Amino acid sequence: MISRPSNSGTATPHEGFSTEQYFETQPPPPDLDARIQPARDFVERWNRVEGKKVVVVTSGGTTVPLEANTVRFLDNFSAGTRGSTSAEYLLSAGYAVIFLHRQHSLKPFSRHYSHSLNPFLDLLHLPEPGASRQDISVTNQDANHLLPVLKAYKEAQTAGTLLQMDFNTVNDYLWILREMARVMGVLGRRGMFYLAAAVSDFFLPLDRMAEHKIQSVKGNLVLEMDQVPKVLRPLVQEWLPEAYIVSFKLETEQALLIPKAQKALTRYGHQAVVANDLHKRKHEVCLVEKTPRSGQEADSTSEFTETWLKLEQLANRKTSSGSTPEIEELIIDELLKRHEVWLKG
Ligand code: PAZ
Repeated sequence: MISRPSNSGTATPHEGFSTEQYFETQPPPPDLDARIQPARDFVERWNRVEGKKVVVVTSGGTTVPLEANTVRFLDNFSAGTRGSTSAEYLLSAGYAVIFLHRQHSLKPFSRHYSHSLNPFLDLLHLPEPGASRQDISVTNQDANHLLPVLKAYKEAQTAGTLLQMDFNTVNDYLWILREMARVMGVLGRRGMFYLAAAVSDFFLPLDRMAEHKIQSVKGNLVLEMDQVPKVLRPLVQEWLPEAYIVSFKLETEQALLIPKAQKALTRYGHQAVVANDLHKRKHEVCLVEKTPRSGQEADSTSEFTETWLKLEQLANRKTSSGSTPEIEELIIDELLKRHEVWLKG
């Protein structure tokens, strides 16, 4: 029986669910174990390769169902661009990548040919009428763009360095994330979490969710949602204390961006926050970290360092795909250096 946490526990419903209460009361996705098994095999395989770094990239938005037999749900804007693009740069930097993404959001490599922006079928040309061979062709210009993408995709496939897993609801996401922390533990400092997914802050607990489609005859719909527990805290402090953990902070008010990123670092004690403004996120972000004192790792008393990364810094650099510059190249470049230092720590 699923029930709300009682007021007698460490948190009242208005204070929200603690992480423990959440996992005690909200059921796991039915096929959780089967969904995690490929990740166990993947990590076990790459853990045997000396020095191989493995990263979990989370990407896309999470849904919040309003009905158990879900017809309606809340969603957010994230298309999965940040996560899918970053995954490609991480692969080219030699990481084995577990790409944990919202179902049907953008994926590494295929993102270049998303059906809405650049439909793949539009690149292909039919054989000439009456031609003896039925070869499909692409123009030279399209081939120039396609070739590096295709090469990188085939390389990842052949080497087995990319594992893709999906989630849909915020509940799926939380359960899978906790399992992934367990799986990644064996890697110690070689593991990285790159948490770019836009995870809902609110959810509807199962015991208050309508079982069937909510009927409009009952008048207005009033929703009271609970806060999703901040799993970054146990992720950093209990589940994976050795991994290099990067979270993202999205704001729409510039003035809140850096203070909130700093607050997250102070609260959770992880290694870096990538702070981004909704409207500027594709051309500038700020990497916020605690500043280590000489010869020591950063701690709760350390000052903060802010490193602004701007797309214009790529103007004179040849991009690895030979195409449009992407800010994720800068983000990953910076994080690679920091993960190396973390590894030696
Ligand atoms: O998926 P996308 O590229 O459209 O957006 C990326 C993003 C803004 C969701 C990501 O950079 C981010 O900030 N994620 C964390 C959001 C949050 O504060 O929960």
